[in-house]
Amino acid sequence: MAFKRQIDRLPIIPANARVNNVTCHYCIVGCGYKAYSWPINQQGGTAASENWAGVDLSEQQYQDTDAWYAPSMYNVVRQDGRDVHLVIKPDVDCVVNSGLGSIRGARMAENRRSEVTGTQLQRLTEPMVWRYGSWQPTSWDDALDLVAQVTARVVTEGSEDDLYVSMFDHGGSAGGYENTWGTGKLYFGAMKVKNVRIHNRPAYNSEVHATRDMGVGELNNAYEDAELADTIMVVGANPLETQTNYFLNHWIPNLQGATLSKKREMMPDEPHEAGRIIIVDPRRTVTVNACEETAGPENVLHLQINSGTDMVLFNALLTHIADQGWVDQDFIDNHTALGGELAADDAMGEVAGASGQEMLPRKPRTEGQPTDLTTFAEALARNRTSIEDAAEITGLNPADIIKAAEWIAMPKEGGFRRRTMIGYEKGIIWGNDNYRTNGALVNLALATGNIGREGGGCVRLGGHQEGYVRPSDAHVGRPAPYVDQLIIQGGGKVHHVWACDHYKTTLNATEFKRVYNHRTNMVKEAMDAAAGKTREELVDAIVAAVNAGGLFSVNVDIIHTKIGQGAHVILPAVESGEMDLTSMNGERRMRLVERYMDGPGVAQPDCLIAAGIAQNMERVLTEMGRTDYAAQFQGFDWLTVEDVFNDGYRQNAGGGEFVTYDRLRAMGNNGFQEPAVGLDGETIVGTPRLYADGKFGTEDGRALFCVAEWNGLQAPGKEEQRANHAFLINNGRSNINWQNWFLDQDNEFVRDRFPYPFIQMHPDDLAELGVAQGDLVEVWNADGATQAMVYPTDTVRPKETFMLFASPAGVQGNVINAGVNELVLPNYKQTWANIRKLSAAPATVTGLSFKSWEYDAG
Ligand SMILES: Nc1nc2c(c(=O)[nH]1)N[C@H]1C(S)=C(S)[C@@H](COP(=O)(O)OP(=O)(O)OC[C@H]3O[C@@H](n4cnc5c(=O)[nH]c(N)nc54)[C@H](O)[C@@H]3O)O[C@H]1N2
Ligand SMILES: Nc1nc2c(c(=O)[nH]1)N[C@H]1C(S)=C(S)[C@@H](COP(=O)(O)OP(=O)(O)OC[C@H]3O[C@@H](n4cnc5c(=O)[nH]c(N)nc54)[C@H](O)[C@@H]3O)O[C@H]1N2
Ligand code: SF4
Ligand SMILES: [Mo]
Repeated sequence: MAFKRQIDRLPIIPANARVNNVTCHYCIVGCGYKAYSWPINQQGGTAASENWAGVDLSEQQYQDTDAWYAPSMYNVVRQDGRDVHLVIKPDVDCVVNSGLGSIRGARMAENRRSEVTGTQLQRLTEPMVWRYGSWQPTSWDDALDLVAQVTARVVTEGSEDDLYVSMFDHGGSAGGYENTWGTGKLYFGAMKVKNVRIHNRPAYNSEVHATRDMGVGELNNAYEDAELADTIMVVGANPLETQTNYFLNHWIPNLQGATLSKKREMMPDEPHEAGRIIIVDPRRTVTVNACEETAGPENVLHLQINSGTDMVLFNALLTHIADQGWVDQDFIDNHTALGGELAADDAMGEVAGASGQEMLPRKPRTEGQPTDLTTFAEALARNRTSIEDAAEITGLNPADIIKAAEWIAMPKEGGFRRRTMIGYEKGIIWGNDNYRTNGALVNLALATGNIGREGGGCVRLGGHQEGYVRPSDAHVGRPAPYVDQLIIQGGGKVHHVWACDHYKTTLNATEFKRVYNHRTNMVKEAMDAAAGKTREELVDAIVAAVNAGGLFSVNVDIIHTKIGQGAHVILPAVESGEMDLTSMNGERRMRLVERYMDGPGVAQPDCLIAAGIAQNMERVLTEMGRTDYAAQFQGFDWLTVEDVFNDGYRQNAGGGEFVTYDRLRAMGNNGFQEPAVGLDGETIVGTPRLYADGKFGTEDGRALFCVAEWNGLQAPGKEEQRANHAFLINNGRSNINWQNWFLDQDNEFVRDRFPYPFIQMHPDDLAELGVAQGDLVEVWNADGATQAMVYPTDTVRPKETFMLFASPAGVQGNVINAGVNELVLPNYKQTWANIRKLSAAPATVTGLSFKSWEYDAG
């Protein structure tokens, strides 16, 4: 594709190029990269002494050479005010990816903003304020003053409950320890904002309450465990496309038998084979295909489950495993709740045991806990599900369920317990009955003693990297407020939005956008009417408009987003690489990305923007005579991002005292696995696996089992939606697209592949609807409508489609209803709608390939 970027040759990295550590900021995996930069008027040469690789580049290199990079890994960017060449290429020495790139990460360089090559010119360069009927550039002082004037008026005339906040809680692509601390200190320290939501869900809550309540933190193993497992069970995830290099560098070698010698060396007593894999997903993903190609179909079990019925499968597996005597009784006895130890001091403390079991004491439910957490015996009794009943509900073949139970827990030769690693992600996190389903899956791992041991783990595979350190959020409560619904009902007067675009990624999006547009327009009209007036008069006009039902919206982002179209103040942030930034990956591996280029214009790190808001709040509140309240906004006098890290992570994260920027920098792309537990000289000592000591995150250190009784489609409105519409609109991700297209929309390579979101449809459905590949269809139901481009495939079943989520060119969330679970977890995946043809394939689509995505080794 080099021709497209007007690049017919790449400069050679000189031997003396500057080198910085980079952790890819797109997905959870956090692959290591190196950023090489050097002055624009210099190039390396082919002689070994003249280039970074130290090899003779005039010779043909071997096929796996590291002395190579692609046009997508190259750009010209600004560094300390000067143009420099930049190459960002995978780091062969990083244990996460061992030199692998992915179709996302290997394009990091081309996705940097460059005034020389013209990439990502959409990046925001200065603050903007709504004036004279459009967004006008302005200074930080002017923009932050307006934000603080309006926010201070609203929270003092009403309360902090009138300030709504949407903010990232992750790391990597937006967030990171520095930025979660900066925003957290503002909204949870200086203020106690309760109406707050996270970037990907409409409340401030956990995606996986159940596993945490059971005492099992969700990122509890090491990537190495995927190399050591006898069986990997993956549920509702598509790791080839979504955790790419974790899958390619740690799962595939096990399935190929390439980790056998490592297994034998680490666990010499027990027998070993190449790994097997069980994949639970209603559609046949490219992950299934890749596993079959590498491991052979006989070592891959795809359980093509009916959408939303996973819990029943897990219960049947637990039942069968227990009935066969394959549980780890020692583990259950020593590390999980004992009947006698569970308090039974309230009305719910006793239960009539299912199927004639004796009465068992049970720990009382805590607030916001949707089901009972208890002993293995009680959970087994109440979750008991026959293979036949499970087959009926899940649509699976009974023999396959039994086979899965065998692969998970049937002892190996010599009586050794199988090592089974369980990984899950959005197919059940955003799936039906989140709490009980998550709990029923963790039950399986606990019953088979597969947490805290090599080759085990029961883990989220993850989305973004993590990077959470904030003051307590206890004031938010549980269940947390359903912020989207409150906004729709007229709640909130000021909305601060950090790095999220609900217009593309929320549920009930048709209604949300309709109301949001209306309410923010009321404020725009008031601002237009106050054109040319003083700051005081403008603030009065805005406050009058929000008191009349309007909403004042402040958007902190790196581009002008869709929700940003409703904003009145837009504040430009820098990205990873344009600031120093720390985060951890899916095995809790923490690294520092070193700043290797300038941010665009006057864009600032999010944490320092939060500090700017705090300082302006302090000033404005003091001017208002509210000195006590103003004093709460002190402590934001950070000068650098490292100051924020020292104030946040070092003081507040477990083991934070051992972690410094200097030590992280020295530890490079391998970093250490959190939590830090000490120092070996200047090397930070980490924790490869959680719960290796058998002590779980409950008061008494004993893990709890979860009662998971089947309630059908649990979220309000789902059963009716299914009954009244023809197609399941399953949805999720594609390999090439990163999230809501914020960079993709300005990237020719991605736009060439998918100008519109695809909807995978079975050929029978195409025939029935009279549509063909590339046609644009409308997807509609009682909750809204959206559109997508038809991609025929028989990897989805008839009447079951799969649509790419979060595209600006067709928002899948438009047709998701408002129903959430008891803890306000959205159920994006179970959505039903009708489909009709809108248009024949448009001109933009005629050159597109509609080939199968399946790899056929032939
Ligand atoms: N390429 C790429 N990678 C990404 C991202 C990206 O945008 N692009 N985003 C990152 C983020 S933030 C996240 S959260 C992760 C998400 O990572 P994943 O969860 O792996 O991705 P999804 O495609 O959302 O959903 C995974 C699978 O769930 C299946 N599914 C749907 N309904 C059900 C069900 O009822 N039961 C079961 N068992 N499965 C079901 C879908 O068919 C789909 O194959 O990806 C991360 N990685
Ligand atoms: N239908 C459906 N909906 C879903 C899901 C699904 O599976 N199906 N999945 C959900 C999930 S798991 C996720 S993670 C969400 C994703 O939903 P969002 O969080 O809305 O999507 P992102 O693309 O991660 O948004 C990143 C935003 O932050 C901006 N940004 C990037 N870097 C920075 C930075 O350093 N600073 C600042 N201030 N801004 C920055 C980008 O421009 C972009 O606007 O969608 C959720 N919605
Ligand atoms: S797998 Fe994830 S972290 Fe690794 S290069 Fe790809 S997007 Fe980046
Ligand atoms: Mo996510």
